[in-house]
Amino acid sequence: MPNSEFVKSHPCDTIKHVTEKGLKKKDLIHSFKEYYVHFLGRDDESHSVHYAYEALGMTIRDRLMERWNETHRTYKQAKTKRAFYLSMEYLMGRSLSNAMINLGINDAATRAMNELGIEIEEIIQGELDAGLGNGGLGRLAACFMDSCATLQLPVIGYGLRYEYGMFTQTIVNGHQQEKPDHWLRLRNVWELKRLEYAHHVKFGGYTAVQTDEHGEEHFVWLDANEVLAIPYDTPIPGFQNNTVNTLRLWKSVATEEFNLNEFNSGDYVHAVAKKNSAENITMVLYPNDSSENGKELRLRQQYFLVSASLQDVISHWVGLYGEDFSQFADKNCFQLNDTHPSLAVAELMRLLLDNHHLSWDDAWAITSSSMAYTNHTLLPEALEKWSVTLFKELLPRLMDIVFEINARFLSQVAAHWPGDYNKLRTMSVIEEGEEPQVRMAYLAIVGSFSVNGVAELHSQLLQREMFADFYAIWPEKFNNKTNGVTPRRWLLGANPELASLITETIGSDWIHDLTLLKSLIPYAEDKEFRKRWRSIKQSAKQRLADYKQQQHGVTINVDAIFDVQVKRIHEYKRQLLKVLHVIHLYIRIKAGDKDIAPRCVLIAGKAAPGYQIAKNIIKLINNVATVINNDPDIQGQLSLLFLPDYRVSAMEQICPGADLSEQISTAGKEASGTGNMKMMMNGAVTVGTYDGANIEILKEVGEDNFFLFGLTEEQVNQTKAHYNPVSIIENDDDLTQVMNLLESGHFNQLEPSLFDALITSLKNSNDPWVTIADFRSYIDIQAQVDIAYLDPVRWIKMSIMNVACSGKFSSDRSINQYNEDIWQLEHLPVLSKT
Ligand code: 26W
Repeated sequence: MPNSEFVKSHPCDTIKHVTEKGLKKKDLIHSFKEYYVHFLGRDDESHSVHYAYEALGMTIRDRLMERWNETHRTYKQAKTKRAFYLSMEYLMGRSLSNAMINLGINDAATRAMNELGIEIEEIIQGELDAGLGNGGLGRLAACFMDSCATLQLPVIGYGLRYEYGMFTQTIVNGHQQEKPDHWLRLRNVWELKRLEYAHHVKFGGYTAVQTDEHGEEHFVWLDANEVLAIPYDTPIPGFQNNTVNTLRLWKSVATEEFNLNEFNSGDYVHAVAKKNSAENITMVLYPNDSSENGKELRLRQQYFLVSASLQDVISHWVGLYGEDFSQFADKNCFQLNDTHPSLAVAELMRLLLDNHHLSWDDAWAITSSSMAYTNHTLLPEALEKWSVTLFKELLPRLMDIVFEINARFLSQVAAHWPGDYNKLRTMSVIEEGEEPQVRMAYLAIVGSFSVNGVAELHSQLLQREMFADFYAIWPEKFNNKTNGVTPRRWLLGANPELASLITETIGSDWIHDLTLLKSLIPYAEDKEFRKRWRSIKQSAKQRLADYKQQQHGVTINVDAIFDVQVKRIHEYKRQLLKVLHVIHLYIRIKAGDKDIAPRCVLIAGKAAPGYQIAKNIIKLINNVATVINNDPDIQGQLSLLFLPDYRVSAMEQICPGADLSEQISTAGKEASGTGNMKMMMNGAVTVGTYDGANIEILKEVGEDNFFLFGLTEEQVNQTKAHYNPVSIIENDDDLTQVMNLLESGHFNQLEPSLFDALITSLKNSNDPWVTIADFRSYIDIQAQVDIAYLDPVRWIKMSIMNVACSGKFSSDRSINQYNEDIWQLEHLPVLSKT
């Protein structure tokens, strides 16, 4: 229930009639000065960019406020269906520039700052990233929020307000070092604390049956520890359309009751420690993006998100409809971003059964027709499981509910496959064994009406392999929703020069409808247009080079191919294959080969702190870089750079300057990829395997404009049966030379055997990523890349074609498909008051 202190009647009717804040230069200057002088207490003497950022941030935020309230009002009045995106991660990056673009006041703000003698770009670059996510899944959630607001859909994002986001990465002597990212140390001008919508979340205790005054029995959850969930709302502006949606992030705080009881019991120290443990829940984002380690705190985080969010939705419901839940599933839909929030299935059941006294069948009908689950990975080690013991101890009532859901589900399985006891075992939500486990993906599938993968191939593999038995029972649940990225941030915002050329050529409607980029195709044949395109690409490369020069003191040849691989460091993404290629080029250049196009290879990405192999890959990249970059024979022809601390704002700098986008995962392992889409949208050509969304990129852009190589998913599986990397190495001279150089210790002269484990893994016949198997075709396709690049007319045509064919990869298309097939929400325009 809403906090009673805050639900008094409206204090003053005139509040409804405040005047709107103007969007003109003079209005912005006025507000800026007010904040700078009266609120922040600074004057001409203060030259801190940071305070200018805060003043401009608050100025812009004020402009979002009325639109935000108007959006709330519009949704409330329409009593329309809403969707809720439940995600443990949101990689929002920076907000200021995006808010200005979406409000349509970029020019006015730039001129306003100019008049005050302030360089707006400096302010923009001073904003810290909100890095509340690991990688693809978190950034996808952020792009989806942007598209929902732009498409005027009533969607609320729910997540956690981590005090510390994704760690900051530094490189010390080539090794990754992690530093805590205390992104909230400065004022977060974008969030609004909403104490009136706080909720209590329970942990521990036990369940019992109690009889109410009508003689009816209900389950109750007793003797639990309660934690308070306080929401912080962030505005999500749509693109120039008055809609401002909400991202609601929960912070955990010890409850007052908790304090009183515990403190009064005399055990002060214990009480303080417990208070801490309550407040720890939202302290830090787990930095793992693939392997789950079953930590209790992570389970607490998941339940905290799910319980607070569902209570929030239900109290809103009860406010509108009382205890009548008959329409609930028609008016609410929950999209589960991977299995991380899949406790929602059990928690919605608990709330409906225990708090609102629905029957099991009614509660189940509602739950299983309002949940939808998105899977983001095929790696078995990323499938979440929780020990039944831990689950029971932390969430006793939910455990009972999961057992009951499973029992009813297994009777369906038995009916479908009579007598097949093995099916009961393999499909059970509870995995039997010495330490029984709850399989969260199975809970999510059983409890949802929709299950989707994030690219065509990935969705097919889910149906054919990972969830084949579930597909057999419920084929109608399964569907595909290929990922997308927002063109506002990734083209208009990141690459304003290219965006202007496009707008000048085909008009500005592409910003809403990215498929319109198709009309750029004929311009690939226009010499004048190509010249402008090339000069924009060159200046983006120059900017990137300057930035690297300034940050890392390295000089880059801007005529070289900017060859970019940026993503989390993981064996399946095969940064190692990239390194083998670089070593191969190094050998050839040393041997005097002159046919090689100059290249600058840029690699960036974070390794999970506990993932030793990935950390070792970073060290290898840095060691190889040191050797190559300091070799006078190589100068200008080849360089290798590892860019530390890859994050959203870094990608905004990188993708406009990319020529070649490396998407070289082992086929069948990358669910989709989204960096591939961002680079394509900025005119990079992809070198990629037949994997994830690469397949769809290839289909859109055509074989002539894509460098395809490597085994297909089927071939990978066939290869594994008789994989012999050692013999492949022996039979390939180039590969032999590369491996010999690597094994000779050339890149670790003072650090003997440092890379032994990596080398062994490459030569292991059980290498799941079959890196060596793809070496030859990778080297050969890269030679084709060189030929294409050395023909500038051909390369620029390819670049133009990639942008022209990137329309499918707008997250607006993804969201429209989620909406049409799953959510079925009305588009609700928010009318301007003026
Ligand atoms: C259990 C810990 C954990 C945390 C995060 C496991 C798995 C994850 C994510 C599923 C990892 C992730 O970000 N997956 C990526 O999702 C993107 C968006 O759909 C896809 O484009 C990427 O291919 C996929 O790797």
